[in-house]
Amino acid sequence: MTIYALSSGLGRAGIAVIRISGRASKKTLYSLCNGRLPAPRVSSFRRLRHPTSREMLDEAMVLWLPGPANFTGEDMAELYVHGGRAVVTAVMNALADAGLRLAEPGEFTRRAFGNGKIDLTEAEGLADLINADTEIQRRQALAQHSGAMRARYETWRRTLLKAMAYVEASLDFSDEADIADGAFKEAVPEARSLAAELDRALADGRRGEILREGISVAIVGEPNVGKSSLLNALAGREAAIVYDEPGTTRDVIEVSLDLDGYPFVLRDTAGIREAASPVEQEGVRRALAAAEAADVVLAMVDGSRGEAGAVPAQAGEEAVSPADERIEGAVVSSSSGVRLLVVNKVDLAPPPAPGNFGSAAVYISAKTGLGLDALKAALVQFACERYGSGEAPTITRVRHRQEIGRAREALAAFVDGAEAGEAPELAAEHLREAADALGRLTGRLDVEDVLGQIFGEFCVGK
Ligand SMILES: Nc1nc2c(ncn2[C@@H]2O[C@H](COP(=O)(O)OP(=O)(O)OP(=O)(O)O)[C@@H](O)[C@H]2O)c(=O)[nH]1
Ligand SMILES: [Mg+2]
Repeated sequence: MTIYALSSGLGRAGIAVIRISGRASKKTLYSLCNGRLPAPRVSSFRRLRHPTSREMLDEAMVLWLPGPANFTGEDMAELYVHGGRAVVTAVMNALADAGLRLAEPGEFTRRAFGNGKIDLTEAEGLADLINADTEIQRRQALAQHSGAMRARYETWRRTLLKAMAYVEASLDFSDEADIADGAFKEAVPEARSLAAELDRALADGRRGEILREGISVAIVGEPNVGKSSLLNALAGREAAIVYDEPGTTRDVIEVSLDLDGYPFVLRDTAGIREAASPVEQEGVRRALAAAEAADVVLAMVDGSRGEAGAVPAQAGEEAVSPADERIEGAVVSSSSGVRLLVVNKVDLAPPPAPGNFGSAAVYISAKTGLGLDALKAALVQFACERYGSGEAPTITRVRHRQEIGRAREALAAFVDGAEAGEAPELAAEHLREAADALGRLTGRLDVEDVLGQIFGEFCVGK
């Protein structure tokens, strides 16, 4: 079935792009262009007419993109029409009248995948590229879309298939024990080195996933220290209520930030104290949960409150207030365990000598904006050191992590089995499981094909 869709955004615009893919693309374009089909891949100016009524619909730039050398691999056409709503509707209705069907979400990409133009990771990269809000996200998505991940996974898979070929060979030569044994033994180091490589890939601190979703930052501290004020100052708008009364914020308030291309999700939380009201208690519970789930905790104190009790201890020292103890607990049980001490309201009191509180503190005034640049710089530096610049191929989705984990386990089972003298038939099954898991990453399950090809290169015992 030939499909069409508006590929540009909804709403009024200078130009709107309507895309067509499928066997009837040529015929439809021919009829829309009144018999004047443009030369392939050359943008051409045409008057578009309704295929049956012949009414003029618009003047447009038109592209005729015969398959397979295009995005979907099928015959395609693109119409660059004027971006008014009525124009777009008239042209789309004409396409429906010509017997074409409106595409479902992602259907063009699905067809590209079905026709072998892209693999699953590249399709995911394309989705991420469209959703990318910041520079680093764009880089990471583009790397994935242009095949960085595919190349890496294919390399792993070839190593694995090589190991499988050895095991298959040992089964083929099972009546010649020497050859069978020799071939089988070759498979074990291959499997072991691949398992080690998968381990390294898994131990990436989830940087690809975190960059894709945004680095989570929670602002926590006692009531009234200025957490909501900081959120507003960084967001550049009044996202949270600021009020001179402890216990103002109850819910977790979230804003997205782009700092030097790094995506951050900043969360303001309720002030931590022994709250009397159940609503505030729930707020405190949520605050601690947000701290626990965060990649970075900004532990805020009020620098104008005098020395005692205001500033929590540095890591390794004793906590000095009950709130600090609870925040510390949340940071320790978080997966990243990263805390940055933020001393606020320095406009009311001169910042104490930095030595007093260790070097990790940042002194700011959420009110005057003093020190905010230093705080942003500290966040960017942390992001850069910990998560990189988004260009190296990494795992970007839970799906990838799960499949790599499955492959890793199957490889371990193979190595353990081989060492325990398991029968080659059973051992082969573990490798097949690992190959299936890696195949699911890219969406290619053609083990037999590749195996045949690789196996053909071997010359075992002859
Ligand atoms: N002078 C000064 N006042 C500040 C600063 N930051 C916040 N304040 C004031 O401190 C009070 C509390 O600020 P909030 O931002 O609501 O504090 P909070 O930590 O969110 O408080 P809760 O939501 O109750 O936990 C408000 O009156 C702010 O105007 C600052 O840097 N300097
Ligand atoms: Mg608040």
